[in-house]
Amino acid sequence: EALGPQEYTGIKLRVTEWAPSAQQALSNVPELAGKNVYFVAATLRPETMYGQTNCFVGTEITYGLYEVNDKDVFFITHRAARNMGYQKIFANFGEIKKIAEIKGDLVIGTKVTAPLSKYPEVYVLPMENVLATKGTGVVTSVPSDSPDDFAALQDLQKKAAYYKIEAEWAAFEPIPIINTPTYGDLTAPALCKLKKINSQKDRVQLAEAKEIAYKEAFYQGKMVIGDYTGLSVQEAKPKIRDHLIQTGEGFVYNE
Ligand code: A2H
Repeated sequence: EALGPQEYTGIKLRVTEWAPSAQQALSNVPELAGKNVYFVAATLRPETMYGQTNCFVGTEITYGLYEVNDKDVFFITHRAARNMGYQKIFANFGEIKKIAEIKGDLVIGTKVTAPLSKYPEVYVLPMENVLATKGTGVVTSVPSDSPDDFAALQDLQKKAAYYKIEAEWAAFEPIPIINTPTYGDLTAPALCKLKKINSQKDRVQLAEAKEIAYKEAFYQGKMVIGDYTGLSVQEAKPKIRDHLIQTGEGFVYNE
């Protein structure tokens, strides 16, 4: 855990089709008409966005829909909205306009766009370890490089009914995006196997795997996908972050 301020990249995943439960819950919110709604994920690894396979929320977390400007609405926690307010991310500085509130379980199965991903549209799925107190409460999932994401996605693939999802929502395989000398093109799956991680509940091994994956990619990783193929992760990271900011698909978010 970093102690000082953390610089995240906010990644905007636009809703293309609400799950029926969300559609119903939001049907009486006139402010949503004609607006683009974005699930905003906070990431420390913008260079991994090529490998997004889904988006994670916490089923017990209450989220808000906040008006950003006359066109855009963000789906994030209230805590994140307040922080973004201080950072001039909303058009009316200081004023946070919440137009609706909805619990995470109701948005499961919503379809969203995933900037830079080989899968242009992915699903919103449940993850047990999403913290309401970090980032935006929305996590974009990159199972190739995040052991947490890989373990959670595997749980969903193995036990769709238990997690109350359609199997096809989680049927997106990890995409090779970064090569590391020790673990190859799919670092997180390799580490999960090595550490015998069987589910997202294996918190101790997952913390170890996460640490190794992060260091390995940062110091030894090379991009094997996209415009910066062949570049080291250290070189590619700021370039890909800047690209996402330029296209309007991302922004800097501190906390
Ligand atoms: B990272 P730090 Cl490929 N709850 O993005 C749980 N996890 C959260 C979160 C929340 N509310 N908000 C963000 N995160 C995740 C990509 C990634 C991330 C990869 C590899 C490692 C990794 C794709 N998921 O993070 O505690 C987000 O996942 C490992 C550190 O602030 C975010 O970056 O250090 C990271 O945790 C922020 O964690």
